[in-house]
This record gives sequence, structure tokens and C-alpha cells, in this order.
Amino acid sequence: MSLTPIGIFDHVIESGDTLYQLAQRYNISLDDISAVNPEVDSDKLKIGQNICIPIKKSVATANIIGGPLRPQIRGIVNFYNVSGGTWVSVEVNGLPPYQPATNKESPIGPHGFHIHEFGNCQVGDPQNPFQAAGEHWNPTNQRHGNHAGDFPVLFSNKGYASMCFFTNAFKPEQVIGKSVIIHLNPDDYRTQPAGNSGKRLACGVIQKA
Ligand SMILES: [Cu+2]
Repeated sequence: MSLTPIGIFDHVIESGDTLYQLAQRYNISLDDISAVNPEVDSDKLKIGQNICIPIKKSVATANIIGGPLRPQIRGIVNFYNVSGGTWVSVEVNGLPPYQPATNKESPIGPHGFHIHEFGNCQVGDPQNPFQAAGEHWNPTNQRHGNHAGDFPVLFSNKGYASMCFFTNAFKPEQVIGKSVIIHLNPDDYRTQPAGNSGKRLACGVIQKA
């Protein structure tokens, strides 16, 4: 994969590809493709040719809302269909202030952030909320750190976090009906099964966009 500006990715033309099919596959219009590929003649596509695909409409989305441990959290996660996997964008407000680790306690932030297996954000026990979301989404039974639902931690900037990243672990349609969870503590990417990332601050059900 070659590097492209944020908001655009490369699709390498394979046998049988047409611009119409690419527009369908990536949930954009033919005009969207033409706008970023002014030189490309749709009747003369060559195998191996690079076509720019603008990232426009997400396939799946989750509205994140804080639970009883941090009610002010609000955020959105979008899942875009890109070549070879999924582009995930997240924006969150209202995260708690950072607190360094002590001998007894993990640091508060950066925040563990994952896809969990069930699309259920019922609070349940207010001291230990969002257990109904289940464990990490781990369809291929990997060790923690390599779960399909393992994401980078969220860095808070005075309560605000924004991040985009690529994963080849799933396509956006596969996570519809699951949930995203933001935790109090960082993920250590080694403790089984959930990375020791502590209580669940916020939850969002992933829905079709
Ligand atoms: Cu989690």
C-alpha cells in the first residue's frame, strides 16, 4: 500500500474492475471518483493502475455515551470501507483528567478502547457498568493484543480525543451489532483477556450508517 493523503486511499485495479463497481463497493458516487482522478478514462482502466478513492461515507457508526462513572462523555466512531480492511475514525469529548499511576493504581488515561462482542450498552451495575457488552470481540480466538476488536488507546487532550487508524482485522459490515467501549485505564496489550484496562466509562452500539 502506498501512502496517500488522509481522506483518500489507493485502489489497485484488478481484472474486471470498473469505476461503477468501485463506486458501489466503497459507497461513493462515480462523480466522487472522477473528482480525484481527473486523468482517468473509465473505458481504459489498466490492471495494476492506481485509482484514488475518497473516503466519504461510513458504512457503520457508533454514538458513544458516558455511563455513571463519566456521564459527560460523548463521542462518535465511524467505520469506512477501504481497500484491504477498515478505516476507523473516532472523536470523543468529556474524558476524565489524566492521573499518573501510583504504586497501587493504574494511571487514568490513555484509555483502553475496543470493540466488544455484544451490541448492548445497558448500564447494569453502576459501580461496574456496561458488562452487558460482553468481552472483547475476538472472532478468531487470538490472544489479547491481537483481537480483531483491539484498538489503539485513546489519548485525551484535556478531555478531547481524536484518532484515525487502519485495521485489516475486519470489514465494517462485520462489526454492525457489536459495541465500542472506552475504559478508565490504559490497555497493556498483554493481560488476558482484556488488557487490564479497568472499568468501562462509555459505550456505543455499532449500527449501520
Ligand atoms: Cu474493552
